[in-house]
Amino acid sequence: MKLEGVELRRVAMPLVAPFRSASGVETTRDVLLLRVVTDQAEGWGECVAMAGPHYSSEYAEAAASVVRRFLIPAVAATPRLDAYAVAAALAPVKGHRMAKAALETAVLDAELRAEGRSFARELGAVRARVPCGVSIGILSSIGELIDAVGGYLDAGYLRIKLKIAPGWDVEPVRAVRERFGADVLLQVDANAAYAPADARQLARLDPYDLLLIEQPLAEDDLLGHAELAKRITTPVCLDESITSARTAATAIALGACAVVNVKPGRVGGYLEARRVHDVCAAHGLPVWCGGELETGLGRAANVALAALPGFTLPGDISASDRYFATDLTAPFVLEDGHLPVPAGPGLGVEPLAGVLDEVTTATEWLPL
Ligand code: OSB
Ligand code: MG
Repeated sequence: MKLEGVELRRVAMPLVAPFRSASGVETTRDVLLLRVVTDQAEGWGECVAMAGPHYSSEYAEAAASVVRRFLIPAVAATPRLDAYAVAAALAPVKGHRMAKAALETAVLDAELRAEGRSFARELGAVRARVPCGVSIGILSSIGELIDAVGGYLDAGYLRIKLKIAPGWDVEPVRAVRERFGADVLLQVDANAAYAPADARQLARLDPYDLLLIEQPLAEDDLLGHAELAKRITTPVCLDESITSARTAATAIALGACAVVNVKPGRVGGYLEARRVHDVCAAHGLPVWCGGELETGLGRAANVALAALPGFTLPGDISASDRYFATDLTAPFVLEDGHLPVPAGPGLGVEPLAGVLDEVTTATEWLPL
């Protein structure tokens, strides 16, 4: 495949409601999209970096900069480009996994579209639809939270995740359990907001039979998570800490997690995400597909990944209308608590030209 150029496109997508977590509040998704043009087909990659460096060190503007200055020149210099050559070409650049993931995804999309094969087929999907969970941000009152959870359960979501932080943890969990009962699949996500000294407070979640607690401690505190796991009964799941298949293997060996949230952007792309899945499967750990408020483009690839055999827990994969009044692609619509895995070539979805134009804030064409 020969790369002819890359378009960097920034879009601003208003969220249907502000999304607050321990790592900040998002009101608009300020997304970097990459469109690669090759001699055979075009491909799209959505960069999951947020507007600010609060969930991770990456942010959209920095991702655009590193793509422009370092990543595109590196892939441009690669003979016989295909998606599997991208990570090797980008290895001299440290970090910037979300930016790298976006570029690799766009190249993979182009390649698969040219070959008429889907992401699902390429990654090894074994399901035609995936079960959906929903991630609920920190709200201003328990009443508001109960209304939100009730609405999502009525819509058919199969699992509820509550964002927690010191001051908003045991009370919301207890309220949701009391109102909706023991059968609701319920989990929490702390986005690294706690310290090892908070173990006793986190143990107060033990009675509520949570599926897991996601990333209670700092990103680099694997030993802390291993110690915490001995002091609470809720299974520990890692998100921010897992940056590669290697860190997954290390975390598992240390006993730092019993479950892994797999996010392709965080680990540098879908090919590495599959390796994380494989490592976890080999150790008998369940995984689930995380999300970062993706548009339909990123969602399409996440749904394909979530259809792999080791993804045995519902993911943070929600319908388009949970995030946006109007999605960039034809909307993903919940059917019986599930989303269908796209089967068309590549991502299997296209940006809707009218919508794309409307939300675009900047474009830049980099010819090669
Ligand atoms: O920590 O899982 C997270 C969104 C943005 C960044 C980090 C996280 C999240 C979510 C929402 O929890 C998941 C989604 O529905 O896309
Ligand atoms: Mg998380």
